[in-house]
Amino acid sequence: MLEVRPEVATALAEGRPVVALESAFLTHGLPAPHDLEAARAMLAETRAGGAVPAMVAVADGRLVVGLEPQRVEALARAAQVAKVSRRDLGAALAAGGLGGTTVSATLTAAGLAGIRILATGGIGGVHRGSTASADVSADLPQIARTPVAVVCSGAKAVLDLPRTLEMLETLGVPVLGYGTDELPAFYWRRSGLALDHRVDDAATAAAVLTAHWRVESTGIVVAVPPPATSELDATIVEPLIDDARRAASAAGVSGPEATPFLLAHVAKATGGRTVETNIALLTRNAGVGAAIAGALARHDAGTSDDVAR
Ligand code: PSU
Ligand code: MN
Repeated sequence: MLEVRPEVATALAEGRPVVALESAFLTHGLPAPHDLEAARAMLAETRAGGAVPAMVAVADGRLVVGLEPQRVEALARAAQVAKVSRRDLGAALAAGGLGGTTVSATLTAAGLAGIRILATGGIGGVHRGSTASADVSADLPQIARTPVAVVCSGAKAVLDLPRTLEMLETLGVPVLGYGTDELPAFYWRRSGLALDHRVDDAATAAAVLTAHWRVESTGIVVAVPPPATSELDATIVEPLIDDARRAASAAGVSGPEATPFLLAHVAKATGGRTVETNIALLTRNAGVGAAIAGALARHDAGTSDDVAR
């Protein structure tokens, strides 16, 4: 049921850099036409960074790794697309049809295919009000059990970032600040939450990843701040997130619909500014993912001697 497309399979077999890309941002995160714009930008930025992009989705009973551009378009245009998290994979594959894979389901595919880098915008995490709702994204435990580095701008700002960071610690998932000492807050660069580990370039990140995977098997979060030119003002967006949460509870929205609802609400309330920021950071993260994948591939080639020793 796993279909690794030829370009990706060849790159992996030759030890060349590959970056897995999720597709739920396209099917459930961003409004058209920005969904396709973002997907194309991510594909192009991954290639510009010297890696082969491997966008993942469910299509016609297969977990496809490495969607070609026409299939990315078809996914964006399709009227009926499921949001496929890890737990939904079996049902989506058995049903046929199309599904956009979240970070958790994309990690499953990356793990099966042997891809070690995944790029996304923001991971799912612990929702605000989670003590009542128990809503914690399946992304977190799946990162913990899959040896893949997730390059992202932290967790989405609509979430409870301090609790998300605590949960990652509990799960044994390292969080590396990429050029930062703080967890980024998705739409803005600083959350005020200190990180224990910082790397300033792709080669250093690759060295940490390699060392981690010699002795550990969890995934790793590489936290990249959104571009300074695109960051939004927390004092303006935070109250809008509160509004969005109130609207969600008034409308009875919960579960898998919660994240798409909250993102759509803040997008509307900011006249699309959050969408622009989301596209900018998705694109940057694809580029950083490509750079780290390249450094990892060089690291593998260069260290084959000491592995033999
Ligand atoms: N990043 C974005 N936009 C998104 C998402 C990530 O910039 O819409 C998606 C990812 O697919 C992530 C999912 O896995 O939101 C989390 O959803 P939930 O909170 O329901 O687990
Ligand atoms: Mn959830």
